[in-house]
Amino acid sequence: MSLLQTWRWFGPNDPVSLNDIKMAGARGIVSALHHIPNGEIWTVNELLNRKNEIELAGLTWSVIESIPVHEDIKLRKGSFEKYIQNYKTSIQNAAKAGINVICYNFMPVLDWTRTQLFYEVADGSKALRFDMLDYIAFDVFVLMRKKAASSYTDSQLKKAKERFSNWNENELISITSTILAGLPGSEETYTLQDFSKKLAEYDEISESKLQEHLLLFLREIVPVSEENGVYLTIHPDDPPFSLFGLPRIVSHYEHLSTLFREVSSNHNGLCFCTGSLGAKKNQDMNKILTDFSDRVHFVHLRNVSVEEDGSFYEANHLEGEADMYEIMKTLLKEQRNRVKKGHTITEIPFRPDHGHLMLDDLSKKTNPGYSAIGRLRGLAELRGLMYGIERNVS
Ligand code: DNO
Repeated sequence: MSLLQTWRWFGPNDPVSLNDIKMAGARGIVSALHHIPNGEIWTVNELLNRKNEIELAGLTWSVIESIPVHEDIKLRKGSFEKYIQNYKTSIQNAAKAGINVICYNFMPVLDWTRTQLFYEVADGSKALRFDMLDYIAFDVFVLMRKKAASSYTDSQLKKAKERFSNWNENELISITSTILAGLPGSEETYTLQDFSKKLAEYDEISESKLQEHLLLFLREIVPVSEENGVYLTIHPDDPPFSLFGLPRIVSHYEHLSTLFREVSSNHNGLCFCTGSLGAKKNQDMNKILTDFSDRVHFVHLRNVSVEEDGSFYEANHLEGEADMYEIMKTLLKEQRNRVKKGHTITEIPFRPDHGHLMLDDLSKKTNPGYSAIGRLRGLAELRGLMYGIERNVS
């Protein structure tokens, strides 16, 4: 049996319609109620409205991505107790609405981050890119973060200075807004000033402190998920290393291993994202998948090409750091095991994550990374790979 082919839909304002998604061959929808402010309860009514809209188009709402975690919970200050309570209620409500997989992340301040939205790759299509020197130049010379200079080597600083002095006005504006405006799905946008203030709130929060906050949060919400038959899936940090001095705690094997050891229920699960994990050079993704396979209840499949200095761009789905063949094989094996064991999730949902801007989409208004044709290409390639392997895996 194949994995479940899904597609992220940002709701009624998404330029890609539910009918387009059907034609791309997906059956399941990944969606979120982006209009509900962070921290507020997702009511059954709101959930059912979205669900009905999806079902009217002949599709199913398979995964919630994401219910955002309020910053107060990450910092354990302010109204964090109320927000945890609200989160529990939202989980219960998701179950009442019949949705049993929830994705979330625990990245402080910023969700996924890139510096360039229209990086031209060899075939002329446009990809998202994280350029290390642009990022450092922004941190040191635009944001002027206090401890920035001590975060980098002399040679990085020298090159970043040169990069900064070569930017024209448009480049400066574009890099700044690409970092601060947030990408699709991130629920926060900042001005330079707000951003500095937000970063300062984490001055006293070390990696281990943030990890402790995550574990305390999980110890509260995982039992609720278990009672309600909901699987939580944490999304890895994207990129999987510290940005702007912020702690990152879901970046590699050891982080995940701690997380799963400390909260042992498999309702404490993982959104296995090959693009995020793959942006760390030499990360053994197939080992992560094999060792934690029973935690994987949702999958993002995409690829990145990582350069010597840590920069990366989003490559075609079957090219780049992730060995998609091995990964797909491992996923199909896990799925077979689940069917044998009678697991509730017998079709693990995956979505083609991001895609290049290409063909007609080049002249349309699209959500960065989430244009229709690039993802359609990705899904088609992944589907072909999956069907091919399925015929051989016994
Ligand atoms: C980017 C996405 C992220 C991710 C959230 C999960 O394309 O993978 O927006 O959905 O970080 O909470």
